Amino acid sequence: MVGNLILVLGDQLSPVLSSLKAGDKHSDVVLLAEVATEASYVKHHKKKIAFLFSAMRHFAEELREDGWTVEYVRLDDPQNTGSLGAEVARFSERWNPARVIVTEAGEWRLQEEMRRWSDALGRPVDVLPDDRFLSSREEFAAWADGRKQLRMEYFYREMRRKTGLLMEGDKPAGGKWNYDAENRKPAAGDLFMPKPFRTNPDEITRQVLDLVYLEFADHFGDLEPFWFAVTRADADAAFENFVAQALPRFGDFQDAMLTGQRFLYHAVVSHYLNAGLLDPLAVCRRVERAYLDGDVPLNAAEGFIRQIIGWREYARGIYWLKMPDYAGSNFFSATRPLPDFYWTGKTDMACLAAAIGQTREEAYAHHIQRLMVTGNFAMLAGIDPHQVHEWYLAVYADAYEWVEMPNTVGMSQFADGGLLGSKPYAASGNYINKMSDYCGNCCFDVKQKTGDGACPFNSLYWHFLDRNREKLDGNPRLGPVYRTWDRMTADKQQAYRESADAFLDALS
Ligand code: FAD
Ligand code: DLZ
Ligand code: SF4
Repeated sequence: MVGNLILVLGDQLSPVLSSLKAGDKHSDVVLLAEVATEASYVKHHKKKIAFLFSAMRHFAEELREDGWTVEYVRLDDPQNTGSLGAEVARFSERWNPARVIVTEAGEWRLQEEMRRWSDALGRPVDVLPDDRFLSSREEFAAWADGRKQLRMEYFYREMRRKTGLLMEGDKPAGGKWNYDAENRKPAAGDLFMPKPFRTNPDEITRQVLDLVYLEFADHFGDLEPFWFAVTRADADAAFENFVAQALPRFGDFQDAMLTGQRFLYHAVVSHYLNAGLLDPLAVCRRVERAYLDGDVPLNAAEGFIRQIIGWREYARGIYWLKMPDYAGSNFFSATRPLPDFYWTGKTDMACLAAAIGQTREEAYAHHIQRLMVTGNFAMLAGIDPHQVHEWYLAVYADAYEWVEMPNTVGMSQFADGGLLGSKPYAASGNYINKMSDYCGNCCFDVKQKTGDGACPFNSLYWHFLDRNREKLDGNPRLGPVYRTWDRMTADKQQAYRESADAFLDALS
């Protein structure tokens, strides 16, 4: 008999994890398990599975070196039962622990499952809060309580005060809380382009790549080249590389998109943060230091810190506040199936081909590609938001429901009817043309509004607003847009309707 059995999940690879802090390395046993249920509840991108399995194996080594007894179950272990619950039961039999300890899961479905483990095992299961987040679920619920609107901006200010990040006494550094208005410059191809830090696969990663190649051949995405960091040390190096090379211009070009430039000035660290290889508060403190040392401008530092202590925490808060109903949100009653080209990348629309193509190759696209290209198209075309959600959950290396679902269902599809955003992120081809160079390489003409050869986003945009008018008319931020529509001649309106209908018919 040992003290306790501590289950560490694949996205809990942090030495400061609450379950490890509650344990004792001299008497407890840690369990990590690669299991079929977690690897295929959606068909995760091959790179996402390889990243997590390799990072899990490296973390198990790190724990052993630190003196822990670790049980590690590989996916192809003949004894592997294929699910976390059954693996916990198997190792409970083997070690007969007094209790099972686990840090709460990031997804509702697994958290619910864990609630049943204690009865099934006949021993106590302690599910501890995940204190790697700045705001606990209870704190977020208390902040949300009684508010009519849950605006990220106000929550973010609370987090700035709580952490003291970029604060001068009780005032925000530079006098403003938010410098987003300065962060909307389009980029040009001749700018210096930083590259994310890349690692070469070591022996452990090589073995994982062979396994994923064999076991997950039917999953989306390219497995190689595989260059993600899989250890804390390399994730730190990746972050330092970002701070030195990309952070100074992160703010300016945050919304830009360029053909062939997949990463621009983005950090490419969300998969490290979400798996526990990087600590969110530590990266924010590092960015604050770069600003205080004069190495990066305030709009860059504030923009980055806002994404982490603002959006990231806020998304998680919304998820736990609203689950499980949130998953079924469908404000526009959209039912069209997800087009096949989301999986193949085969479409004549250059913006979508670029975003989906790089998603297939890298398991990465940056925020504006996710929001204003693939997300915007899905909403304008009336795709079922649940199918859109499942796509995002599968294809990105950083995707877990707690962060993916509010971003997809709420921010990008407006399927929650405006809980998260004050208006739908709907845009015509004009926005994509302004923020990218995609349109120059496209078969469609972004300046042409209707008819053969016109950019499909142009007619879909008005079709979306027109067909959902009853639901959106009361939105004050859309008043000017509807006035523009109303000023159009009936013929012009009809031309938009017919163009969009023809496109959507062909899509079906
Ligand atoms: P950067 O642009 O360099 O930003 C720095 C960090 O800020 C990110 O690493 C991330 O941790 C955080 N961040 C930035 N924006 C957001 C946001 N909106 N919500 C939460 N954190 C944010 N992010 C995920 O981590 N997982 C997801 O599954 C996910 N799904 C998304 C789905 C949709 C439809 C949209 C519109 C956004 C989604 N995001 C998701 C948010 C964002 O797109 C990614 O965090 C970002 O692209 C990751 O790349 P990066 O590390 O280069 O980020
Ligand atoms: C995403 C994922 C995958 C692909 N595989 C595993 C696994 O084999 N074992 C494991 O413990 N966790 C895995 N994960 C992460 C879990 O799905 C994640 O912990 C839950 O979705 C909760 O966020
Ligand atoms: Fe995308 Fe339209 Fe531009 Fe083509 S013309 S790249 S479809 S926005």
